[in-house]
Amino acid sequence: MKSLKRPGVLTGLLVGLMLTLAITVIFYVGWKVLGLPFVPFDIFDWMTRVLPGQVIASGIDAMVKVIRSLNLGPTATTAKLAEQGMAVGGMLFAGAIVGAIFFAVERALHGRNASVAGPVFGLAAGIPIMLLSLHLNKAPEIPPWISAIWILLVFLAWGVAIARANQRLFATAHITEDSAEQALVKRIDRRRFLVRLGGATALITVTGAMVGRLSRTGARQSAVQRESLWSSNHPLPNADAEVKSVPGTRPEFTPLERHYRIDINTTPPTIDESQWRLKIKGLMEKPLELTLNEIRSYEPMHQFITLACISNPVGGDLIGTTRWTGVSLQKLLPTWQLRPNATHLKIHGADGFYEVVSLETIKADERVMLAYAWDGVPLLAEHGFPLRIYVPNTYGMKLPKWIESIEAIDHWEPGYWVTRGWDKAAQMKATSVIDTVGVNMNIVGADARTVVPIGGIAHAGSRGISKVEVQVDDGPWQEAALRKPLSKLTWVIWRYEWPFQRGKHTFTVRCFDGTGAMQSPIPTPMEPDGAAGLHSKTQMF
Ligand SMILES: Nc1nc2c(c(=O)[nH]1)N[C@H]1C(S)=C(S)[C@@H](COP(=O)(O)O)O[C@H]1N2
Ligand SMILES: [Mo]
Repeated sequence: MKSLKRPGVLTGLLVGLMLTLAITVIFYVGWKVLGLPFVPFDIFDWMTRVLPGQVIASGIDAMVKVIRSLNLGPTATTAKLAEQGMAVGGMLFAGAIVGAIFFAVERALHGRNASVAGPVFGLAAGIPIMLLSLHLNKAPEIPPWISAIWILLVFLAWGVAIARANQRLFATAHITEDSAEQALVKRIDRRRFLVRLGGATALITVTGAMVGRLSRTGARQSAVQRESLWSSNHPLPNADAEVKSVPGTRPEFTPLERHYRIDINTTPPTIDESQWRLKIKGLMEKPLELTLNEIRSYEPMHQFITLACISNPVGGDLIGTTRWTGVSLQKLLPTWQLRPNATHLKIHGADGFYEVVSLETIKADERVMLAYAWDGVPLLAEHGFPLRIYVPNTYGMKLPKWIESIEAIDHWEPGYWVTRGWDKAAQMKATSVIDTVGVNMNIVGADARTVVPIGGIAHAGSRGISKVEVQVDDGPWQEAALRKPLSKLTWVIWRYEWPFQRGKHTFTVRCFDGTGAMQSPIPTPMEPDGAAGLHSKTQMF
C-alpha cells in the first residue's frame, strides 16, 4: 500500500510564488492603468525608510561597486532598475514563504479550516501593507479609501486562492490508504493542477505586462523635447575658450537625459502643477502658499552648476553639469515675514525627504536658490518637478527635490541622510578624474615630438579649481592646461599633452581647489562624507 503524501511545504512554496506573481502583475496593471499604488515598491521604499542607515549605506555601496565593476551602464539608472528588481523579487520571495507556511499549517491541521485560514492569511498580509502604502502616499491622485480597498481586496483574493489551491491539492491526498493505481492517478491529477495554475499565472503575467506597456499613464521616464532646451538654441558661455576638451572627455554640459538621478524611492513622485502649492509655514507671522507661476514671476537667476552625489566614488558617474534656473532665496525671504526667532528652513520633499538650511547661509550667499528649470525646461519628474533647492558647495543629499513645503524653525536639525549617518555638512570634496588617454590621437607638437593628449574633469564645489597636475608613472607632477569653466560652480575641463613614450604607463591626476588646497590623495570611502583619493589610468602603448 502506497499513500500519496499531503501537499507540503515545497508545493506551498510553488503555489505561493505563482499566486504572488499573479497579484504582483495585477498591482502592476492597476498602477500603470489607473495610478493605484504598486505594492512591491511601497514595501521596498518603506523598508529603506525604517532599516538602519548603516544597512542602507552598505547596500548602496555594494550596489555601486557591483555596477561599476561589472560595467553595467550608468550607475544611477542601473541602480534604480536593480532596486525595482529587488522590490519585486522580495515580494515574490515573501509570498512563496507565506505559501509554504500556509501549506505547512494546513498539513498540521489535516486540511481543516482552510476556508477561514485563507482570508485570515490574506488580510494579515494585506492590512499592514495597506497601512504602509497609505502612509507613503505615493498615489496621491487616488482617494486613500480606494487604494485601501484595492490592496485589501487583492490580498484577500490571494488568500482565498491559496486556500482553494491547498484544498484542491489536499482533496487528492486525504485518503491515506490508496492502491498504487489510485495514488498514481492522484499524483498525475495534482501535477496537472499545478501545471494549470502555472499556465494561468503565465497568462496573467504576459497579458499584464502588455497592458502595462501600452498604457499611457503611470510613472515613465520623462521625454525631453530637444528643440525647447536652452542648450539647443544657445552656445555655451565658454564656447570660444582657448583650451578645448580632449576628444573622449565627458561632455562639459551634461545632456539632460544623461544626468545622473538619485532618490530614495523606486519611482519619483508625480506632481500635478495645477494642484501644487509651495507651502511656507512654521515660524511665520502668516503662512503663505505660492503657485509655480508666482515663483516664476520673480526675477530669474541662471547658474551653471555641477551637482554630485556624496555616494559618487572617485572617477564615478554620479556627477553632472547643467544650467539651473530659479529664484534666489535672498529675493524671496524678505517677502515671507518670518518670526524673529526663525533661524533655519526645513525643506520637505513630496517623497518624505527633507533637509535643513540655515538663514545665515542664505543671507551670506545669493546663489542659494529655489530652482524650477534645468536647461531651459521645467524640471523633469525624476529631477524634482516642480521645485528643488540649490546650495553651493554641498553634495546632492543636502538638496531636496519635489519641494512641497518650507518650514521656518528655530534650531538646526539633521536631514534625511544625516539622520542615517551621513555627514552633517556634506561639503563637496575636491576631485579630479582622467576621462581619456587619447591613444589613437597622437598629435605632433610644435617641437616635432609626438604627444598624446590626456583629459578629464576636476571639481571642488564652489571653491573652483586653481591647478590640475598629471603624473606619469613615478615621474614629477606636471601642470595640465585648464579650460575656462562654464561658471565658478561647475567642474573644470583639463588637458595634458603627454610626450609619448612606448610601453605601459600609469597616469595619475590631482587637483587644487580655488584656495590652493590640494585634494586628499588618501583613498577614502564614500561614507560618511564623500570619496577621496587619486584617480589613475594604466595604458599600454
Ligand atoms: N526629495 C528628494 N530630494 C533629493 C533626494 C531624494 O531622495 N528625495 N536625493 C538627493 C540626493 S542624495 C541627490 S545626489 C540629488 C540628486 O539629484 P538628481 O537626481 O536630480 O541628480 O537629489 C537630492 N534630493
Ligand atoms: Mo546623493
